[in-house]
Amino acid sequence: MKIGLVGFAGSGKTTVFNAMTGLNVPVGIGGDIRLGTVKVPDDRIDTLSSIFSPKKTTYAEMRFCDIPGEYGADKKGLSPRALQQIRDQEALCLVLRDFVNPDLADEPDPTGDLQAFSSECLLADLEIVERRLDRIRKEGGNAVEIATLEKAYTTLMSEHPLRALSDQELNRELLRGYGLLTDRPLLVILNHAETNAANDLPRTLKDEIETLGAGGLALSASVEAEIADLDLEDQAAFLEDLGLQRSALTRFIRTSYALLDLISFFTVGPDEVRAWTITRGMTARPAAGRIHSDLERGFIRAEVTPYDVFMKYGSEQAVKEAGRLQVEGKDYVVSDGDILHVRFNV
Ligand SMILES: Nc1nc2c(ncn2[C@@H]2O[C@H](COP(=O)(O)OP(=O)(O)O)[C@@H](O)[C@H]2O)c(=O)[nH]1
Ligand SMILES: [Mg+2]
Repeated sequence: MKIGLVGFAGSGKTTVFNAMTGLNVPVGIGGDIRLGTVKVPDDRIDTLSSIFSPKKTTYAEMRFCDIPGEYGADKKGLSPRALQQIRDQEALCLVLRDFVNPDLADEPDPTGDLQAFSSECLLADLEIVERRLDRIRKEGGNAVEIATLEKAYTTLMSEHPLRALSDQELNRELLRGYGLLTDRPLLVILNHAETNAANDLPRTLKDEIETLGAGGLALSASVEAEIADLDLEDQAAFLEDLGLQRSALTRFIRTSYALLDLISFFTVGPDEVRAWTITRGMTARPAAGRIHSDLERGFIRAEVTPYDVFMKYGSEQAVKEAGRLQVEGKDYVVSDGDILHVRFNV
């Protein structure tokens, strides 16, 4: 699962990337594409860890990719390499600059940048869909596929991203192989100057983001980078000075997690308290396979305690005594926050 940080040069992508990953990649225009792992903050893991005092506590992880977003030869639009790098991502996080960057001549224009990026993606998709449609019509291909491509074509021609269409309106299964950009989940980050760190998204931008079928939030990358460098005690004072409740990074990472339709289940014990990542809707058997392939192969049953039930009774023993322990088979659909003990035999 990989989220790409995309956007125009100097918008703060690498600054956000560093704050999230704890890496120290050089900032400034240009740079190489980088991949980093990010822990997904989760209060429930913190609580379970304080209850079980395990030797090890492991958070869920996500991968973020910092994409430089180099311009094409004409200095306008993205280069073919940048577009390809963007296509390799499962979801996109667009960073919009809303601060004065001394390296750039132009004033911040987040709304303009959002429109520019959106039309860039629209045009790239349109080119793919048009080419494919030409070919398939000539070859007299599958009628359902033609209809799907036509639907995509008219949507893009009317300047709407494919993401805005429902699953009923668009047969996504058929388009999966095309790597279309406007169908990728999108999260828009407005990167404020430090002085505006506590400001929300302006109404107009919020509306624009909604029209694109995307999610949005505001933060200041510089502030997040500073917070990430501070000790916990200093963080609180710093946040208060800025009028912030908590680091926006936590919300950002959790929003990205949800954007990919990812959920966590937990395993607990004296050795390790751990969050495991699965896609929403996954059943117990493949979910057990995330822990170890033996658990999937030799799956017998899963003993399940939803997090809230566990917290209500305070211990696994108390849950059992109250008759609230769920014994589930392989077809059980795992919910976010389920605590699992997998019984297996290989
Ligand atoms: N004032 C201010 N400067 C920032 C902010 N975020 C990034 N910068 C600066 O803008 C420049 C470009 O940032 P960078 O993260 O390299 O942008 P990228 O090209 O999108 O990766 C660097 O000098 C950063 O220190 C911010 O929130 N406020
Ligand atoms: Mg960069």
